[in-house]
Amino acid sequence: MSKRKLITAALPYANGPLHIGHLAGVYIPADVYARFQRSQGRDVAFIGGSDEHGIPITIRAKKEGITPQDVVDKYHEILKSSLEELGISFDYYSRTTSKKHSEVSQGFFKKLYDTGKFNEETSEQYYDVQAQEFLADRYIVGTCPNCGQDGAYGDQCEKCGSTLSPRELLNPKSMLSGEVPVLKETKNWYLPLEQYHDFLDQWILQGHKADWKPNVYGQVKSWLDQGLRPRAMTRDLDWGVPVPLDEAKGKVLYVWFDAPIGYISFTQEWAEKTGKNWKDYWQSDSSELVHFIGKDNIVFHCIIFPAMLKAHGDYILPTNVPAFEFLNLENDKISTSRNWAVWAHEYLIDFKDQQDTLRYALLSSAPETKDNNFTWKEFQTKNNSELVGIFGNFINRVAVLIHKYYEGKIPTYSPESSELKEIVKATEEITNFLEHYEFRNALSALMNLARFGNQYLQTNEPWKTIKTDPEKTAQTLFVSSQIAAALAHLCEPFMPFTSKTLMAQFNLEKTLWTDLPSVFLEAGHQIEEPSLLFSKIEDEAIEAQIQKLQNTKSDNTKTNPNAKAMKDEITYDEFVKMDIRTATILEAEKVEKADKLLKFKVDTGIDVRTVVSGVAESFTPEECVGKQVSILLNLAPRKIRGIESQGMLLLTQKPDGKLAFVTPEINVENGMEIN
Ligand code: B3M
Ligand code: ZN
Repeated sequence: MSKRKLITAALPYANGPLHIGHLAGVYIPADVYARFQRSQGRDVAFIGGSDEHGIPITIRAKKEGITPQDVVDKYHEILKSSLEELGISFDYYSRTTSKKHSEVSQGFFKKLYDTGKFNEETSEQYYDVQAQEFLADRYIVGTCPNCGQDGAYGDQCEKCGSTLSPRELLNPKSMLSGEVPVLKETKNWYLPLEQYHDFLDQWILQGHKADWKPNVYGQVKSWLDQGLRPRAMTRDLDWGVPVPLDEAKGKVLYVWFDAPIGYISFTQEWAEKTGKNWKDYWQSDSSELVHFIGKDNIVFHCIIFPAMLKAHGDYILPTNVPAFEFLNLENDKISTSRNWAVWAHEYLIDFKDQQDTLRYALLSSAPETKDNNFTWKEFQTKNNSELVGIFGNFINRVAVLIHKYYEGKIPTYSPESSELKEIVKATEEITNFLEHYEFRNALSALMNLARFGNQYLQTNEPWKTIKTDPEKTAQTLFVSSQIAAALAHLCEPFMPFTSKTLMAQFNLEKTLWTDLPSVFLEAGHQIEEPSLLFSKIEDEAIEAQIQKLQNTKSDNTKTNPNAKAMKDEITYDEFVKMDIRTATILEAEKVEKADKLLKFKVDTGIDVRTVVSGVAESFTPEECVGKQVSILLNLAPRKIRGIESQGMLLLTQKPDGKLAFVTPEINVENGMEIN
């Protein structure tokens, strides 16, 4: 087993915040693995950063009416701080707009270019004459040739799900200008992936059948079986790393070319800052590279990037790519566009200081081998029954009893090794599971040790034996406190915040798992007063989260996206209190020094009264006279600009933003009730 581990986690696109799917499928497992490797005394570089290039960024910028740079500046900060707050222990977290990254990825490209690894190809691509830009597939919309849906994208129809190429779209239009795009010749540089087929087959299909996850192996196999085709490594876009060739003005590197090189450039940045040698991690046989990714990134990390690395020749290949499947939320696919997600930055506000609960809940339902589901109810159960009820309860009982009987000092006892065998067993199991990327099993093994501790206390009843057999109590609590101390160490990769609290509570020194003693706490060792590790999550907190999702759902069924959400329900009695009548405007005039106000005299059928209304930007006084309107009659009079307004005229808004009176369908007598 090599001593050096280079661990990467997929670079999140800096076009939006992180949700629990990202956390469960990439960042939490990667962090557990990195922390575990450190606990083994290995030299770890855990590298990540924001993916700041590519079409998702420019689309976001267009939507928000800001520049791509603004978009990535904003989301890079959000991503970085969410990851930090959740305890994702990157040794270095950077961004692909860094200067170093651009140099390293250009250097990489140049080497492949100079050694003849690319094919140059000229092809016809859609071009927007008005915007003077070649159009990325996502920037072309048209009619789907398969289902006839309008608004299908150049790469995909979201209605029928079919994969398209821009030339297949009927009536293509540019999303930039709305104009019909023209075909124009352009030159790009392609990596002939088919030339790497045999290498990939040898390396992965022959070499890693036994140790790579079946979902990863299976996807690679199906790509290779279908046959690989050349893929363009440059794009006609203005956002990205410029192609370092004179003849490629206005072109940038394909985002999936530059992004994985980020792992290399960020390692270099980190090494420069810390005095390490980056080559020890990327160019040495004693280093092992492991990529943590979601399943939609498998082809890029197992086929395209390895082909690039092979073509370049100076770098090691990944030892493993433990890709995860997807996490669903309340039995529905997580969707950013439908806002069907639990967002990391919102969780961190709603459940302050409960990072470990989320880490625990997501790990225990991590989509390791198949898609999995997250529900708020289960989240609550995991916290209340497992973390509070088992883990926290055990630790608390031990600490309380040691304080009660021994003033917080570990009692005197010499254990036999058989009494500590559960600790040894748990340590071995967790180690073995994590070595093999079996995070859920590892977590169960950890909880089983806490469960064992509880049972051990229950069976030995130190609170009873203290009267009859104090030596037995000393034995029980001595052994129990060793289990508690072992848990403090062993929970660190999974629940680092809890581990930290526990280490302080038991006055423990951090020790490598490979050097764990058989006895953690000698007789006489002082421990601190117990503090609460986990707190119960109440039904209201869970209901509030479910309600939040429910609101999202009703947002998604709106027939008019601009319609505001419904106000709180009222009773019929409350409704009939309002006296709404038909009335006719007799006179109208501007209110002096008030641009928005008109003063009306209206005939309400029961009197003629004065009403002031903020409609001057929508009507001239002349337009109003003679109009029949609706008036809320029994609204308490209010002074507006010194004029007493006796009621309120009902208004709505037209698509152009101007106001319109709510008028009966036909003219009726004044003073008729509206209900
Ligand atoms: N930016 C993230 C994604 O596909 C993508 C990963 C890049 S890893 C080099 O969600
Ligand atoms: Zn379609």
